[in-house]
Amino acid sequence: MKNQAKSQLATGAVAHLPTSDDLKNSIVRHLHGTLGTDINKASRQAWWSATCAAVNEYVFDGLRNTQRTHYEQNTRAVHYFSLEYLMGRLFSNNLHNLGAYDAAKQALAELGLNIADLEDQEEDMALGNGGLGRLAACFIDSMATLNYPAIGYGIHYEHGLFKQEFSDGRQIERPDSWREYGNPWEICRPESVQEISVYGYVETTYDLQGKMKKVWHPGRIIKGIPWDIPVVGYQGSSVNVLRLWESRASGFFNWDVFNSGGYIDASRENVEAETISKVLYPNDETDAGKELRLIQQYFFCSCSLKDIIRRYKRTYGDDWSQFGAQVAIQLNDTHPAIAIPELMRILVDRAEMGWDEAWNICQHVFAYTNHTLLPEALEKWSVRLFEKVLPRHLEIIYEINRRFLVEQVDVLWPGDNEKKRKLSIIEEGHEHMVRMGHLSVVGSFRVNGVAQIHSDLVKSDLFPEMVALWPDKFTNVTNGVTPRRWLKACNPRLSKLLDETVGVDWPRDLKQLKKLAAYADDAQIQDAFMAIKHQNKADLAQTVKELTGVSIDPHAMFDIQIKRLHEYKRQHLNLLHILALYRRILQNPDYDMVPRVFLFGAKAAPGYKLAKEIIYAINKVAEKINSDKRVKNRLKVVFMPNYRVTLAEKMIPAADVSEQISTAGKEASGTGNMKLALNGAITVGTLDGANIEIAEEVGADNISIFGLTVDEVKALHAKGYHSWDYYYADPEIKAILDWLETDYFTPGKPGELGAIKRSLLEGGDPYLVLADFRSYVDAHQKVDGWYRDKAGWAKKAILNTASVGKFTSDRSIEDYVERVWKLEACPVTAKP
Ligand code: Z15
Repeated sequence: MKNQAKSQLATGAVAHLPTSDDLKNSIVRHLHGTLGTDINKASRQAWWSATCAAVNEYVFDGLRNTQRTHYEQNTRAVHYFSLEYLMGRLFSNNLHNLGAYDAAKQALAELGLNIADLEDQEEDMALGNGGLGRLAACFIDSMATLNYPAIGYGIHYEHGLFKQEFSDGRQIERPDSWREYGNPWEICRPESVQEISVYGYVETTYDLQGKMKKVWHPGRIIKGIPWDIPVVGYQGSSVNVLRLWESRASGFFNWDVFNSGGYIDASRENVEAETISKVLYPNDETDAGKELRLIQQYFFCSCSLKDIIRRYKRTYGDDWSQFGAQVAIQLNDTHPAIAIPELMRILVDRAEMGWDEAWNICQHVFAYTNHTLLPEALEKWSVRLFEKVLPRHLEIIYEINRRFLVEQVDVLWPGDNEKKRKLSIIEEGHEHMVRMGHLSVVGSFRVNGVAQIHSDLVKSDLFPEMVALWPDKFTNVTNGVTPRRWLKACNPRLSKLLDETVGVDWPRDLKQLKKLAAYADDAQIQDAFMAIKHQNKADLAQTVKELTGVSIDPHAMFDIQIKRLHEYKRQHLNLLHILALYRRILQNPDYDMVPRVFLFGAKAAPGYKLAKEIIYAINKVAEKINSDKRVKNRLKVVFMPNYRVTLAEKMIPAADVSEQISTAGKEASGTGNMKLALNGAITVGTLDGANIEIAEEVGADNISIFGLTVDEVKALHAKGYHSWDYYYADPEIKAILDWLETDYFTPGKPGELGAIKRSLLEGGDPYLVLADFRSYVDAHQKVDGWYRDKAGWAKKAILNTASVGKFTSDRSIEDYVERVWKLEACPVTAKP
């Protein structure tokens, strides 16, 4: 008998897990029957598609069983509304979660194929910008794993986040066409199409009893087509769905134009309708205020609400009394906040419900997650734009606001116009604006921040009066990451060691990792742990060579900063440190330091000038340092092009040091910080976001903390911060900033890297880079010392992995269930 790779036993929705023979037969069958080719001439792409089709036989099995169970049990469900889902690839993820990765690997090997080559055929599903979108992806993984009835709603963008290239060190954006050759994971559901309206005007009418009724006469009707992506829970538990809407022109409205000879006009309208789901806005944490973006938000919220209501009515008909008990909607930031007035419109205008009853339902349904305090990220829409696109919704928002100011604000602060001005959903000024954060708080029964300090700041700094009105509305849910993707799948070597030391349950019970702490001083485990790290670094060195041509030595310390490029995340602080080390080496040829490779991965928003200048500066400094013989390999700097989920999966397992260096108070949580610590990297970080909680878990000996605290930052701003003082007081700072202005890094072109210096001096250094510089350098000096002690470092790395079990997204989801959603788990059993 052949040696069969065994799948783990199915326990939930997926009845029978495949053996390698099952998969082999199925792959060949699909190669013939689905792809129309055969084993002699199939391309890698065809093999990949056939394998996905084989995997889908099991995925769809689980999906059917889950949907049947949820329908039969008729349980309360959560509906996660997010404009972004940063899924990455699904092939190996689905195999791992099915417990069929080894079986597939063997099946493919017997067919003469390497599973890793097939994995590389898949485009990343990059329907998100960064942290917020990736969090949504981790959350739907956890909700399926924990058997919660849950559905993710979003937009089926034709183009996800742009692809990044460098040309002479500068970022170039190229379109991402992830679906050009189809996508095996999605299922079109034409039976669930929705129609939505935009533009037009509102007519006030009166019925025979003299009762006023508002009628919205839309200017355009647009069709939403749902695409379902199965979300496979770990070890075949539930298979939930992510439902993404694609926009199309509605035949209904355009025929008139068409018939009256307006063929071109009609097809222009088609193009406009299809534009809605064309492209993801590439701004992370900046509100551009664009009309198309508002339409995107409304489009997917309206489609999703109608989808939820259609499903509800299947069971309850016109009885709305159970809606609040059955439906929870989580708003991922304010981006879907338009769902609040949309549900009011549906209830009041269409279902003809009284205002109070409708509002009561809304307040049992919506909950809002805040992800940032940055003023430029807080969404505001001009009243003028709102009136044009959604005239009826503007009226509804005015009424929500009127009642809020009269029934809540004026009751607590009678006659206080200053309070009303501050709390009003409508901001008065040169141009009136709708404040989506205020609307979200007023319309939700719960509001949460994403790490403890951030939730505290949401209460104290962002919405203190709202807390006075509703103290119990505010809570915290610290973010988390899925250990299936961010440890098991991306770091198979470490996963195997963990299976052997702490048992095989850690992927769904991450606190099990604590058992590893007992081995922190065990020389054998230390060696094994560091040997794994070394192999991962060697793999990454290979990737770096292929992508950039730069050779790096896996014996050097790998120091990694991966995240969107933003001033508050301070990639330029990292650059200043690199320049300081380089300068010391040039001034002292024998300068003693642990050889280090600084690796960056970051995309800049296409319109964010300074962010792009920072990328350019890092690339130019890297070029110079990497070719300077005097450095003698003590320093290497690499900016990895096109940072994305798939690249993160290669970089994170290879990190020795994790850079989490935002100005205190600015990074709401961070999630990369969790992934890196989980994979045994030591954090150099500020007391910001979830770094604080990571420090609590790993202990002060196993993290290098630096910089001003939130309170110190506030105090410094209050007293007046003068970055020039640091420039004149610290000769190393002065020398480095002046150096950037010379033509040393850009021969013949002095001043090319001057933007950073200008922002730090003339620009006032809004993120306190110079104030934190000295303590940052010291934190790195400490890390350099730690690394020289091999056993000491291994112990710290092991204790990081052992101590961060709290940061699984399973724990985050359990917190949401307990503090917000009040759901019951609904285990799924397979039916043959
Ligand atoms: C985004 O990625 C985040 C916040 C935002 O307001 C937007 Cl628009 C995008 C990030 C936070 O910066 C990060 O600290 C947090 O970990 C992440 O959301 C998930 O909560």
